[in-house]
Amino acid sequence: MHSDKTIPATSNIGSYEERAASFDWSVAEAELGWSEGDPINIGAVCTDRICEQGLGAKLALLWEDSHGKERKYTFDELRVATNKYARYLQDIGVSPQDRVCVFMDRIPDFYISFLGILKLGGIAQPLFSAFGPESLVVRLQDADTKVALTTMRHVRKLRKIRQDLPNLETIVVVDCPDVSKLKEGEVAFSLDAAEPVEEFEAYPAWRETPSVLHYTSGTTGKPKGALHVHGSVIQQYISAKWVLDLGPDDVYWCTADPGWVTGTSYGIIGAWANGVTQMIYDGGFSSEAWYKLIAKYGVTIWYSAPTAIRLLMRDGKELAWKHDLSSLRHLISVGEPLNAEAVIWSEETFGKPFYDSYWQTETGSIIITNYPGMDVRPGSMGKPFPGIEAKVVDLQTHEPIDEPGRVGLIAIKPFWPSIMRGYWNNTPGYFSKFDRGWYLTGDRSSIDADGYFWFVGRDDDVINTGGHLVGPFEIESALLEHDAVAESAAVGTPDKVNMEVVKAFITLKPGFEPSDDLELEIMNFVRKRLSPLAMPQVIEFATTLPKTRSGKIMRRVLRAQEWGEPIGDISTLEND
Ligand code: 6R9
Repeated sequence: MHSDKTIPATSNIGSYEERAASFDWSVAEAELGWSEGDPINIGAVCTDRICEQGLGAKLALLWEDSHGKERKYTFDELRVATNKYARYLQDIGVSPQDRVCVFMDRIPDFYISFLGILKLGGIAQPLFSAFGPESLVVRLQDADTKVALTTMRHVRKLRKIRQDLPNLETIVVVDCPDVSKLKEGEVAFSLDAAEPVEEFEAYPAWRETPSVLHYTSGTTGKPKGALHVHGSVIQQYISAKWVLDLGPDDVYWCTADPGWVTGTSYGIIGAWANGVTQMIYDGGFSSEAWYKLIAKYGVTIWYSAPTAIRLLMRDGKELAWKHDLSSLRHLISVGEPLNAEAVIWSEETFGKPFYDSYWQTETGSIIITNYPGMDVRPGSMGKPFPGIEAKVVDLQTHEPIDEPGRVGLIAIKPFWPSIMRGYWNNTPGYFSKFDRGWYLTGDRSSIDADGYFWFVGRDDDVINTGGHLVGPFEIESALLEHDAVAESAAVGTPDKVNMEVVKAFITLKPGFEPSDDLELEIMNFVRKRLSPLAMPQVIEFATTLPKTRSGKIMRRVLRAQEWGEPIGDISTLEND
């Protein structure tokens, strides 16, 4: 399917082909006023630098929660507030490179303390507030976390595991109304009550100094802590500018939680390094609430995920059309394959397609993507970011594949500014990601004759039926085209003849009930769209699908159930 849509040439990137041909990272470095050997500190790049550009009075943060409570911060207020955190943490004994975790809801303190930690030279460890004690303890033990920042609502989960964390010196509660409520080793800090800190000299990190530690769930075993560095901002800055197309007048909304890499690389760093006003909503998913926020704040750029887009689709176009969404000018998606159906739906609903962007916690920034100004091929991830050499390589030999359409592993030529510099405490795991001069993503794709990448599936999600490999994405995309289907997950289930066959788990849109007739109808519907091998042999209706906290369908959980195998690490599972 090919759409002829092009976005006006006013986009920041201009012509993708020209940029890609002439780019080197010094272009981005020069824009940031940085050159090799200079110190670089993400906290200062996102606040002090913006104020020095004369943008101190510009709004940095428009914040709202699900009760309608609002806060606004200008860049100058953000600068002073991040200084307050940096100074306070220094006063309580945090030294550069100490790990400080941020464990709270999406309140302003999350975003501000994150940058404050970086200003001080500490390593920020952002965590989902929904984590339970088990998920927390493995991450805090592994990182040897010294200080945890949290709120009254979440402190009890830390208290439960405190005895297992001998190196956790201090828990800072940032909304404590009454210190008598605190236990030993806990202190209260209030951003509003703290004395303004006009000057704080940011730690003179160099580009390789560790900055952020993001845990990503492994397939088996423990979650892995991907360690990033201050120099990552060079890439986060330029990719936010060119892919998200952020500009001076934009109101940008990244719907990702900062416990997920999208919520920090682009929900904090990329946006504020560009001096852009962000809207942040501390509340769960609701189509209606989301549309109201877009209308109220005049959101122009919206960075979201397929899981949310599918829920918007479930609730129908009419709901969207009840709201004034005319401010939206560019929509981007990340986290999972973006089904062609979702791209088409968004064009019909918002008058604009969602542009896909592909990357990983480990890559730190967007790697393969669709750009404003480029023809979008619905269902394709687009092309590598300028400065990134990406290929698909043979599944076994890891040799690059030049043949258009042949499936292999997505591989990226190291090193780019924002690539992780290690897994915390896990050097063998880190080295296992590299082979023959490539970083191996663990995802499968093909590349067409024009250089567009077409995602197939994660390596461990691919179904081997009778020796033929089938990616879940094509099956799920076909299912999603059926009117009754809200979401689906295709996995392999044991089969005597073919080793495994395709089984599809399906959730239904409102107004549809599971039945044998509907199952038959869906089967017939996809039969026309899929090869016989990719055809689901079994359909199971479900009320929900297992997902990570960042909204990714965890097919391996369903697969393990089918095979009666251990489920592996499920610490990021949404409903634990
Ligand atoms: C940013 C982020 C990484 C994994 C990645 C892949 C999947 C992300 C995707 C996509 C298809 C896209 N993924 N974006 N798959 N199309 N546009 O998601 O990081 O949480 O580490 O997940 O997510 O499987 O390897 P992370």
